[in-house]
Amino acid sequence: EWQAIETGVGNTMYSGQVTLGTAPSYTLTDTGRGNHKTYNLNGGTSGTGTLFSNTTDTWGNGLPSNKETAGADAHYGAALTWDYYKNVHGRSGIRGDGVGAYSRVHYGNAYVNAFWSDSCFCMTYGDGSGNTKPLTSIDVAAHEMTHGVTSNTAGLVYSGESGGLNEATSDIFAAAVEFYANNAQDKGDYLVGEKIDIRGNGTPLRYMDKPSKDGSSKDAWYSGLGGIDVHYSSGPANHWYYLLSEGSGAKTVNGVNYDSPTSDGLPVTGIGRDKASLIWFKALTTKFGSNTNYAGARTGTVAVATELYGANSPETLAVQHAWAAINVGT
Ligand code: ASN
Ligand code: ZN
Repeated sequence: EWQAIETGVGNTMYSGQVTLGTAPSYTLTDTGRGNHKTYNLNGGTSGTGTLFSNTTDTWGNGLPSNKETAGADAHYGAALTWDYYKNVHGRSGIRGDGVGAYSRVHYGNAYVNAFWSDSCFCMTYGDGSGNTKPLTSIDVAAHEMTHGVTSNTAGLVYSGESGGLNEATSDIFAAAVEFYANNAQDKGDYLVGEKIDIRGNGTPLRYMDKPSKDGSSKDAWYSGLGGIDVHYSSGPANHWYYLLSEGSGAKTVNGVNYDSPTSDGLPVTGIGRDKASLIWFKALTTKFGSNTNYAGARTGTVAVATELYGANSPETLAVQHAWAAINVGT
């Protein structure tokens, strides 16, 4: 039996007015995307709180003071990420089985983080505090949902070098989803969390062209990389993805200026974001395992590029040059 897919209107904080997948009379249940649901924890820190429901199919007013607004943003971010994996990589949902996860917003009090949990198969978002805005932007949603994908594919252990690769995977697809969304209020960029203002001074949480700009992340691999926080050991892999996509040196994309150095001093010619993302996705899902380290990531991505484009193709050479540029191999 055919059933019309219900859509509502979301007045989001980060993406303007958008279409949301909803269920009749009315809940934030995305029937076209595995019944992904969005719940209001209303300050709680456990359980699901209450499913967002409404007498009309319009959600939020664009302001964080309206409790539905964060729900609309989180619901939209999950939908975009679902669509990206399905339409770009042919993956239906986090497990590839067509089943949606769920989102929870308004976690705790002035909570300045968001997270994925394997145990609830869900994403959770805090409201931020002070200058920090609710953590429900497109890139943060895509970052957290991608932790679910990583967990259900390579299973990269969340410590040591594999932890850095796990974090980088979330940042890489956060950027890819943001570009895919092409939202007028949040154009794609190689910055992570730039809308959240987590530092209160307008700077993003992370920079992919030159990760060390955040003061903590590393631009290139070194022997101690596995000993630092996974949100900093992600730096070299984020940098690899930027270099492979856009190439080294100065460049402006969607109005944002980048300047990406190489640790070997040799230039890298980019192959474009779509090919770079495809190579990382295929490596994640067919080559990487729970203990893959940076050297293994090089081997896996070179193997994927060779399968896709050939051993001496510009794409495979660029993959190798980008790894050399972050001090992994030559
Ligand atoms: N927001 C953080 C992340 O997804 C939470 C954490 O530290 N795992 O990386
Ligand atoms: Zn993360």
